Amino acid sequence: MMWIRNFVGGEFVDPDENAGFDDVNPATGQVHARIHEASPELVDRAVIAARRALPAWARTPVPERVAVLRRAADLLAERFDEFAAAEVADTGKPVTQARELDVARALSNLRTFADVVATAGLESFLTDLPGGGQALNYAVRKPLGVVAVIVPWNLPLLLLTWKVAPALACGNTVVVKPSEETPATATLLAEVLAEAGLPSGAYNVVHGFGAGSAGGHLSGHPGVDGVTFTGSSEAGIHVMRSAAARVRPVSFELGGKNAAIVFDDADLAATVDGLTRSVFANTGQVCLCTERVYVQRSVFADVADGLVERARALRMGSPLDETTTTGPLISRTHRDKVLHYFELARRAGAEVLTGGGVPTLGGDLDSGSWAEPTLWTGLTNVDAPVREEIFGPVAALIPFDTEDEAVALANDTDYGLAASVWTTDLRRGHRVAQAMNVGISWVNTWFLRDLRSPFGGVGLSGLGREGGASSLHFYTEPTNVCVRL
Ligand code: NAD
Ligand code: 6OD
Repeated sequence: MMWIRNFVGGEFVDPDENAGFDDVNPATGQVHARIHEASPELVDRAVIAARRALPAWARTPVPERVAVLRRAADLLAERFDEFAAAEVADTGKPVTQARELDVARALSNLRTFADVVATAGLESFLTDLPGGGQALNYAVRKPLGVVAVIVPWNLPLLLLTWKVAPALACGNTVVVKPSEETPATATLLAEVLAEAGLPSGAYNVVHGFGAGSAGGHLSGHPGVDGVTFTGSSEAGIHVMRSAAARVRPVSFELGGKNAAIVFDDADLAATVDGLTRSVFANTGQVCLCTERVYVQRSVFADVADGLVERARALRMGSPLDETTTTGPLISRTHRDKVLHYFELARRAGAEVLTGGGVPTLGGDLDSGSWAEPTLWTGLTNVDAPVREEIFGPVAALIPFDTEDEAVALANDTDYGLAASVWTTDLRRGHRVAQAMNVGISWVNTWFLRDLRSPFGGVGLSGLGREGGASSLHFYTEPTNVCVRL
């Protein structure tokens, strides 16, 4: 059986046979590799390696640092299919999506953050002093230091490179902890970065679980200078506590319970198209996915019918079949959670417009963790399936009458990651998008990204922003220099 190994100080670590756990392909339930769970000592070694590598990498001129990232992007592009295959084996997602979204975005992350850091300027102020004379104030951006990067399983390489690229470009060294469900691409990336010329110790990978395992040891490690975390709000709260012990900065991209608002003047065909993506992309396992769809009453039936038709047309099947649109959930455990919400919705009186169960796909696939694309009506904002993040292929459709009511319903949540507004009235589009208590609001689109723009959430959805200048802010510490002229 293949081992997925830890990568520390520029070398893969021989696995400890007694510290392995299974890497399961959720499409079939088959174990395809063993993962070496890093001990606290190994996490310690990784942090020490990152600390040792830090001074030289931090001093490396920016053009050399970004050249490493650009070479890494080129090498990743050469191994594109291998990365896509590794992502498919770990997640069960359709290979088309692994290529078009996950690996393609990893390339963009590496290249964009190379550009962002290469072109970043410094803030300066020429200060007129009372009584004459001037002072020049300018800020020097220094790397934060050793950054712990902890990421989830839904878009493993995309979310990892979204953090690792700016962190390294800014001169930090990193210890990354991929999800226990999806360790492969973070491990392959170690090979690519090393071949691209990244010095030993600047990128380290430790495998394992959260609390009490590699994630917990890493986020609480005294040698870590900051933690960037993407995952559930619940785990984020634990990570924040451990970072607080040494007043370490954290950047959190957490859960969501995202709303879409469809007005009666929307282009309904385009809206149904957009909603199909926003509800069902990656089997609903994108933090930005829509789980609440508020539809103006006069078009409610049309939108519901259109979405049901599109949901039924989604094709679950082998991830390697190019016509498959929809993969499994990440694990049986996660499917149990999603099925629990299917049950709660029924008990709360939901009408199940489509789905609501486990499909029979035949062969090996029936040992996987599949769930049907599902749509409900008849629920309201008080019901648990409308309040709590499910992270599956499901949404509740809820009617509204007025714009004010729609805004109030959409904002009635403890989360605040993303929203989408569907209307042909652009004034209303801007107004409602701005009224959303979220980090990102789309109008007539969804998950359209410019990596230079700020990304993050409010409330239970996160803390801080990354992307473009926001990433520079998190991954560097400014020192202000004041010179009396
Ligand atoms: P998770 O919180 O269970 O795990 C995320 C990562 O944190 C994993 O690597 C895990 O091992 C680690 N971890 C868990 N508990 C930890 C702890 N106490 N200390 C240190 N590390 C810990 O999340 P998941 O199930 O892997 O991913 C799904 C969740 O991630 C959903 O809630 C989803 O909304 C969220 N997510 C958010 C964004 C965003 O950008 N806002 C993006 C993707 C996923
Ligand atoms: O697009 C991104 O940069 C990003 N961080 C997406 C997050 C998706 C969540 O699953």
